[in-house]
Amino acid sequence: TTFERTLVFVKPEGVHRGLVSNIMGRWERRGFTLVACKLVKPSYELVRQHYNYMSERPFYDGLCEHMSESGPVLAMVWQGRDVIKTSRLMIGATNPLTAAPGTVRGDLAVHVGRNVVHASDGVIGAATEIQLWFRDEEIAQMDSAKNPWLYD
Ligand code: YYY
Ligand code: MG
Repeated sequence: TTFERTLVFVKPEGVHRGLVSNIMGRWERRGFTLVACKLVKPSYELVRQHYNYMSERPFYDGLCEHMSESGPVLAMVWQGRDVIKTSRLMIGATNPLTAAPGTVRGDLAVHVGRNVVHASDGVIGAATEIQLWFRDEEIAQMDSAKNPWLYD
């Protein structure tokens, strides 16, 4: 296991529904360290780049419009051992109807087009997405003092 960073964001529907603290709190309580966080209205260009791997899919334009026009997104960088894979487990399946209870989507969402949260899905994706959403100086260099109580 290695210390990693991953990008997690609460989508506009999650912000509008008042789910920010519920979602953030899950990562915080689990034992991950918040190293960057901002409420932003992402540009259409940023969102198109972020979801570039989806550009051939029929829902791509609608997804990008929703993400850039519906309101702010809470973008975060979380740090910890295996945080990339663990965050994927914590958000649950892409389609909330098949997401396990206990996951963000399994607890808080019912439709794939409004699945309230994003998390990077691999080491390369995480590095690329963090760079896309945050400038270096927006990311804290933190070695969490609680680590001895989280890891042996
Ligand atoms: O990483 P994750 O968000 O779980 O799913 P992706 O397969 O990367 O899709 C990104 C995003 O696209 C998804 O969160 C909602 C949207 N989407 C959709 O609206 N309809 C689909 N059938 C698949 C994905
Ligand atoms: Mg994805």
